[in-house]
Amino acid sequence: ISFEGAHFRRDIGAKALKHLKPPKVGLLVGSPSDLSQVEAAERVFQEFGVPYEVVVASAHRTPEKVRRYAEEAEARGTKVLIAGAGLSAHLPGVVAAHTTLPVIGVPVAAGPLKGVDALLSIVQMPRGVPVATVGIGNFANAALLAVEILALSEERLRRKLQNYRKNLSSG
Ligand code: RP5
Repeated sequence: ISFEGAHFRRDIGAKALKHLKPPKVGLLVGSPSDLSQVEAAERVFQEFGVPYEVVVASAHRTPEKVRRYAEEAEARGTKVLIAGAGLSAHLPGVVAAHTTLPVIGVPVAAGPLKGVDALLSIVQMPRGVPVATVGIGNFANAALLAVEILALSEERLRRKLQNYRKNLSSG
């Protein structure tokens, strides 16, 4: 999809990554079963005209793909990473271990504990390797937080955020 000159895409595969225009935000999820929840974030990025990509990569099932993606993200021009996973959700922490880009973690409500397990896994990072954790399933807030980080150096986004907040208070 193309929107205001931005590029949006979903996975991808490691080879394809090299040939595509770099996304400002890289959004990873641990499983294809998480993908339906990501749409809330995609709507935010499309509204704000932020180039992003969605990648399925698992800290446990495809650890090498996660490591490579996180290590290469900054050099590709990505500014913020979002990682969402359920159950024993190590994905955001592992991503953060391989980059100094800001990482936002989203606990996904999967399994019998309905995301509380993922929330506790993601939020309790050891000192030195932070993950900014949002509420269970709140991909929209993760995306808005990413936009706020980008807006620190993009006046266009700062103005759009101000309008967005105004609309919240008038709605
Ligand atoms: C996590 O386990 C994923 O992020 C997902 O939320 C959960 C279940 O994954 P599947 O077994 O459906 O692939 O790793």
